[in-house]
Amino acid sequence: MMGKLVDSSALFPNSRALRQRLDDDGYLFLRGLHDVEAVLAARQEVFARLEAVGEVESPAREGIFTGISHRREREPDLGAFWKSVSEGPCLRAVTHGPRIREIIRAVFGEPAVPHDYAYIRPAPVGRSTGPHCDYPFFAQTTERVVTVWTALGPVPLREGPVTVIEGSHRFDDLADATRGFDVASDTDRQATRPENHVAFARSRNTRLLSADFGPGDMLIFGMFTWHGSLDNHSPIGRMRLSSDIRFQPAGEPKDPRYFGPNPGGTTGAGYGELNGAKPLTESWHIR
Ligand SMILES: O=C(O)CCC(=O)C(=O)O
Repeated sequence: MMGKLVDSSALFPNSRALRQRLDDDGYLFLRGLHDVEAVLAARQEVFARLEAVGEVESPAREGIFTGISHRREREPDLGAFWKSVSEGPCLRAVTHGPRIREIIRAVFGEPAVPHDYAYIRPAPVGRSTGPHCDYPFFAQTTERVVTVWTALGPVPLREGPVTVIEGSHRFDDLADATRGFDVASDTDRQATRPENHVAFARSRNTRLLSADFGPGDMLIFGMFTWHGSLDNHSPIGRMRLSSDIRFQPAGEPKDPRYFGPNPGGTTGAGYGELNGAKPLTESWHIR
């Protein structure tokens, strides 16, 4: 049921070709476009913060989970802690810096801006994200939004990278059911989400696409592409570290939940609502 993501890196910076591929496949898999040293500096910055709360072994850059956490005692304001991790300068240089803006400008064929609100995901063994599309979270002011998922270090297949349901950007029945749906105000509709990737792909007679991601490799996809992540089965207890950030053309109306110095996020609770804000010993909620 697994297939390989098609590598579109050679199309960069041809805007027309990138847009066509995104439209055809529902995603762009771009490798080797980031400065690897910058990505590894971001990884070190995030994991050093988790080492300071007892969650990551030394040396932090390896990202080995200790299995314990002192986050609640040492950082009682979990949301403020996670905001400061998510706004680290080395991290932001990768997720919001000139290089990624140049790449996404090519994808849209016009200048684009990132959401200030950032999703950073350290995922220990056993974690995954179930299938969903991003429309209900990020498309309320414009549908012209893409998600940029970036591996902040090596994320081989067995360590739980992002996965796409092949052809799902053309599941028109699901797109029709999704339009106008905002996850914050329409909680009933969440129940319609498929339970797991395999059952979902089987029911649609399709496959899961993923790849061995290297540091800085990216998957870019639109709001109707169904995706999630594979389980992390690292045999050495290594966490998967990734970011997912939304970009939209600079002229499109902005959803105030995701922009500004103190973005409220989907529910208004700020960074405290994110899985990343929880001590790693505690399980993830649905998003
Ligand atoms: O990385 C993950 O676990 C999920 C990523 C995701 O859902 C997204 O990028 O929208």
